[in-house]
Amino acid sequence: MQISQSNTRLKGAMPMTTPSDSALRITEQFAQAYGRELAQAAQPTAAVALRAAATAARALLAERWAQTQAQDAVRDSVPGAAHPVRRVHYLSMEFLMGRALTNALAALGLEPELSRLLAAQGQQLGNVLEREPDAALGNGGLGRLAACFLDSFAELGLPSFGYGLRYQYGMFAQAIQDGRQVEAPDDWMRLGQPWEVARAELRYPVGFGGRVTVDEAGQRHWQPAEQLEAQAFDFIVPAHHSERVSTLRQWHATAAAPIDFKAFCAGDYAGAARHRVAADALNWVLYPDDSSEAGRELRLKQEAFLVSASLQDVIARHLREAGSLDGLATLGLANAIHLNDTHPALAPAELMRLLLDEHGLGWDEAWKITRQAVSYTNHTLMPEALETWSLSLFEALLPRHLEIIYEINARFLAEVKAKFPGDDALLARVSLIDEGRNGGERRVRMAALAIVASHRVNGVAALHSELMVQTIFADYAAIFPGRFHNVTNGVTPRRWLQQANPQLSTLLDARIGKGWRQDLALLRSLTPAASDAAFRQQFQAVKLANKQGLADLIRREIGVQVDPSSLFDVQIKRIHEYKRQLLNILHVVARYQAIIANPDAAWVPRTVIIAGKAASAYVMAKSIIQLAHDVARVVNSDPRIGDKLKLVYLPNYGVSLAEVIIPAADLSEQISTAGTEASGTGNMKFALNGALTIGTWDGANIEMAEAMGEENMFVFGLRTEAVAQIKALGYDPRLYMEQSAQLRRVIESIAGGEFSSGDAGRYRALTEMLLNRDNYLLMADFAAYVDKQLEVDALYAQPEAWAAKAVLNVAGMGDFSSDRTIAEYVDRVWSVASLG
Ligand code: 26V
Repeated sequence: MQISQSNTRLKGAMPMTTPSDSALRITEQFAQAYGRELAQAAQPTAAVALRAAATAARALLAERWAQTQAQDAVRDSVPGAAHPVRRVHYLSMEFLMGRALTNALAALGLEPELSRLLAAQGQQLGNVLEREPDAALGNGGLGRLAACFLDSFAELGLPSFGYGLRYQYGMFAQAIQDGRQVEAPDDWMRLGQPWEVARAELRYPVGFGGRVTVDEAGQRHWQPAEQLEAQAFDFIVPAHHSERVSTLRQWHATAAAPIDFKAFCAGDYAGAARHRVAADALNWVLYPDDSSEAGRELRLKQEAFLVSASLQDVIARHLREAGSLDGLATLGLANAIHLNDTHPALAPAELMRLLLDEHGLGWDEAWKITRQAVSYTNHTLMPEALETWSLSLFEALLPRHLEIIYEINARFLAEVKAKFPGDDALLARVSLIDEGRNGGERRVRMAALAIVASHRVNGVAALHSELMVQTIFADYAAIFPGRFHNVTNGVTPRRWLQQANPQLSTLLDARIGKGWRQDLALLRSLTPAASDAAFRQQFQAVKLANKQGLADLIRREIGVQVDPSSLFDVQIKRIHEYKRQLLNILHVVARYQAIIANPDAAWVPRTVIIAGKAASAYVMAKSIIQLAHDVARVVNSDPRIGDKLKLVYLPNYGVSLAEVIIPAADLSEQISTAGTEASGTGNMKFALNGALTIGTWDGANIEMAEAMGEENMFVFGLRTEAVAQIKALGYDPRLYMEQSAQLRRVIESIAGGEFSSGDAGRYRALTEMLLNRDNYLLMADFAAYVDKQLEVDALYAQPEAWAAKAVLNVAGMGDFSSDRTIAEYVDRVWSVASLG
């Protein structure tokens, strides 16, 4: 991975304001905002202080926003830039931002000042920061990656907008009742949204339904039956080492005609509010990451709404800046449009519609602009996650887009035919339309549209990108050699090290200087510290302090006492069969049984920590959560076990909880079946914070192992080829049970009701799945996993050796900054130069 972040950082004068300037201004802003808030509230509280602090910080950020926009509007004349810089528009249905205040204060350098101001009001900064609800407008990895990217956009000075939806309710809140997940709405805006800047002047119409007419000149016109309006709300994302910002622009739907007055006058109040209700529904709630059919129409509307509003905004800005549509994607003031998975894959169809129907361009010209502007990232190989829409639904909602897709398809298939004559099967496989030959209905394939309309398509880790072109997109890779490439994910070191782990940051600063925040590759210079006993001791002291903090949180949240000196073994992520939390639990059961059988052995005390949400309709994932709770109850209350083993499940996993858990982890569980986890980004956050990884040869684990040295990771299990081979030969999970008495005891105890108070039925579906299908090869990998866990114990029993490896993990993570990732996107996808 060779990168040149320094080339990406935009040159151009923008000195940092001196801290004393800003301190003075935040003092004023805070005093004003606090006064206003206090006038409305009955008494001074942490919530009042939070809103005032956020409002004050926002005011300073708004100044930086205006400055940044002014600079970007003349980006074709940026001094020192070798090529014109394209403004990047990152379209994503999800942005998992977490809290904003800590980040804003760090970026503005105002933490000490605000801390002082709050103290004067009798408030502690820590308490105030804790009050801020997470902005959880995303499901998991894909949404958090988008948030890390915004941070890097700002830091690298890239002219950029993130575009998303302003969901009223984000990712559901998870509670646990009797060991089961219960979902509650996430009313994250109930205390107001002090961060957002409402752009009342920025409104665009978005239509649905209706029909297409043709005028005398042959020009086609879409007459939508329903008209909504998109209004912009901006969230400003600051750089940490300059005054540049990026913008997350989130669309809010309102009805173009909120009251149907005719219906109202006739006394039909429900009818009168119809449009308003439809608009509200659009913004109502984030879709969970499952593919249930219910409510799919709304999802398609959300996607179309995001795409249309964003592209109208891009075009309006370009017309303002450049005066004409020429060079939308290529000339001096050019623009790039990036699709975060297929969720915004309608974008090319909508861009074509806008260029053809609203701006009068011809097909060839419009198509050229579209292809040069658009690029697409795939985030999962799971075939069930490939989005398709029924033609009938599509036609009913987006008739003009469907016409355009048919035309794109006809031209594409003609090209394929010319290149591969006589291969009708290929045509059927790659068509943008799934003809539903096996009795199914006809459907639009969104990934096909995204690929055909993009100049670049990438996966998110080396293995994933390779498998992508060998499996799900093999045909397209044959048609468009050179279009596909890899850009390995990264995470922002500002949030995931500087903010989440201040103590480790201070230690690193003292040893290698502060530059790692901007250039993570500098971590490499930490390597010699691994063999410095004094440094290792300080490193371990930081880890222990973080573990103490997590132990306190565990006691507060679920009332379980854990020993901070035990090995903290952590798996936190969405609950999914392919991620194999169940394998983790099988190991806990095996260890529990082994301790009982051999109580006097020198067991290395372990605390296994799991957190994560299951999609509400995902029955097996919910059963895994329940099993974790059942096993935890039995293990944690067994007097024979004591401190040798604890299992804790922390409810309501999210960004802020991750920020506490990750710095406190000794061991990071990254145990997906090889070939299933596209990249993983949690894996990177853990290693960056000095946890060792136990992991399969999957996703970005592979590149991490290569960067830090495989001897510094606990790698186990079948690799991708072996997984494929076993499956091809006819996989029989029962065989593994016959070969391992240990595995048999584990499965039998769960199936027999040992953890479910004798209720043998509770886990029947789960154990039968393991014994009969086991799609993710838990049974096949069990022995290797348990063996590797014994190696983990052995190393943890030698604290010096463990610490040395932990330091080498940190030292090896320099490549995994989202700054490096974004620099690669700029180089290979988003710069005009990359278009060749
Ligand atoms: C699918 C759907 C289906 C329809 C409803 C809403 C919804 C939301 C999300 C998804 C798929 C999410 C795919 C995803 O999050 N992939 C993860 O992307 C990470 C960033 O690239 C990567 O590190 C993870 O390995 C990958 O699982």
